[in-house]
Amino acid sequence: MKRVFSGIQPSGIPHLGNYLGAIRNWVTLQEEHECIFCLVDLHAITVWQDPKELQEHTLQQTAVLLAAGIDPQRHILFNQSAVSAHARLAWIFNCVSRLGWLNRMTQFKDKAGKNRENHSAGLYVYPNLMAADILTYKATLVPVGDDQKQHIELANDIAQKFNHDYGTDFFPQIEPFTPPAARVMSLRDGTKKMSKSDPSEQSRIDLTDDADTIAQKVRRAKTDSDPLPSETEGLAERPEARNLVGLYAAVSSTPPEQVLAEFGGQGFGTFKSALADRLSTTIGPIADETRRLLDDRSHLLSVLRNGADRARAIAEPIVTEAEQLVGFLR
Ligand code: AQP
Repeated sequence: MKRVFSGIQPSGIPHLGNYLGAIRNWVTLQEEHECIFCLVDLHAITVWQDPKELQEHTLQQTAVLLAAGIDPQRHILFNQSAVSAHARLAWIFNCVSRLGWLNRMTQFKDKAGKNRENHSAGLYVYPNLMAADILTYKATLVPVGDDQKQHIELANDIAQKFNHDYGTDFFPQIEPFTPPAARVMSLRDGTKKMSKSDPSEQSRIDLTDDADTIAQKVRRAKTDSDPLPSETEGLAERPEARNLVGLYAAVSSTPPEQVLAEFGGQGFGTFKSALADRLSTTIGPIADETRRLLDDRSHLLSVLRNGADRARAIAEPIVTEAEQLVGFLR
């Protein structure tokens, strides 16, 4: 049985991109694997987080994950900072990873933009911490959206270099697991990924949105003025239309070809209202259950604490051995 590790930043309310790119697959992976799900608060503070909001978002995300079907009894759900092994291994990896490797990371370039000098050092070494998160548990299967594949390749480079430098085969290679609906784009700009930190709430659908909010966001989603094409080739130069068709396909588990067979030749009006209905059917039950769970914060906290205890029991011996390989006296 493979050990799965996956993380999500408590930097806001999870959105449809997080759901289709990650959370939905986590729920399925639980059937066949041992899973460790982590609210990566150490990653979240690589950009400024208001402390009160960080706490709030951590609890909200816990509620969303439970509502979406994560089972904290059979698997592990916890927040990263509660298990110090992540930070210890990340420091070792900061010393194994090369600047040249980090310079190639497109997510840093996207997030830092032109104002690179002003970003935190943490944002730059974020992929080293991500490698540590996974290898702290020697996990070998990591479900990620398309945007994170490059970070998994880097994690494998780090594991290989560590093994080479210290003459060991201690760390395994990691396999990314990328789902078909791997990248959901912003509703305001089909060339940018849907993101929690986008200042425009209209750019994303949160997993706590109700049916009216979903309908309004979909209605306002940017589109062009042409009708939908009948073939997927017709979407090539139309990023917004492609995104909406991809969303419809993902939430109704049908291929985009079939979506276009049904809606091709029509304007966006009918299509958007059908899409909003599909999205509400998917998200509505998660949003309702999240609200119910948020009424009992002490239960959410105890889920996280229990998860952290169990995560620590796996992590401690692995990271202690890595420290000994490096030559640290214990
Ligand atoms: N738009 C997306 N489409 C598909 N998958 C996505 N993921 C994130 N955005 C999309 C996947 O969700 C998992 C958790 O992501 P994260 O919250 O840890 O980090 P992120 O990728 O940086 O997500 P955001 O929303 O863009 O967060 P902020 O704005 O805080 O940086 C990952 O598996 C990711 O692939």
